[in-house]
Amino acid sequence: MKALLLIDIQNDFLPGGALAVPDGDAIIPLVNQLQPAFELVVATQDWHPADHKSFASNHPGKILFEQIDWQGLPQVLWPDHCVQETAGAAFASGVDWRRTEAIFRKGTDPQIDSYSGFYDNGHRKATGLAAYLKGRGVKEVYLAGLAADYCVSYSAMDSLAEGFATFLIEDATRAISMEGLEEARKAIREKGGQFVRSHNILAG
Ligand code: VGL
Ligand code: ZN
Repeated sequence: MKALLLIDIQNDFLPGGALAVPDGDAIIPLVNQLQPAFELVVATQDWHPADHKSFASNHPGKILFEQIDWQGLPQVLWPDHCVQETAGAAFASGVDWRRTEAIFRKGTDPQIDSYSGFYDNGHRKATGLAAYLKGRGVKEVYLAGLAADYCVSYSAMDSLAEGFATFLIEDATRAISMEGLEEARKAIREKGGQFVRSHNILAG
C-alpha cells in the first residue's frame, strides 16, 4: 500500500505568501497528476497560533531568519505564517483536495515548532500520522509539497525512522535554501530514503 503525503501546500508557502518558497507553485500541476497513482492521499497543514515562538515577531529584539536557541532546541525565526484560520494557512486552491482522506495539523503548540508531519521538532509529541498510516496498511510513503529543506525533509526522516519505505518526489517539491536541501538530501539517503521523479511514478 502506497500513500502520497502532501506536505504544507498552503498559500503562505506559495509566491506572494508570507513565507514564499521560490517557484513553489510549480509543483501544483504535478501534485494533481500524481494523485491517481496512489491508493491513499494524506495532507499536513502548518497551523500556528498567532503567539507561536517560531515567529520573529514574538521575540522582540530578534531579527527575521536569525537562529536562536528556544527551550533547548535550535529555532529559525520565521515571518508570521500559516496562522490558524487565516487565508495564508488555507490549502492552495489549485490543488485537487477531493481525494485527501485525512489532514494532520502541526505547529499548534506555541512553544515548539513542528517541521515534520509526524512529530514536533523535539520528538515529544506525535501527530498520529504514523499510527494512521500503519492502521491503513501503508508500507511506502511518497512525499511532495513545501518546503523541501524543512517540512518535507523532516517528514521524510521521521517516515524512515517509523519504518516506511520512503520516497521523496524531487520535482514535486521546492526548497527555501539550496544548501539546506543538499544537507537534508544526504541525511535522507544515509537512512535509506530514495529520490524519485514524477515520471518514474506516472510511467507505472
Ligand atoms: C515550514 C518553515 C516554517 C515548511 C513550516 O512547511 O517547510 N517551514 N514552517
Ligand atoms: Zn511553520
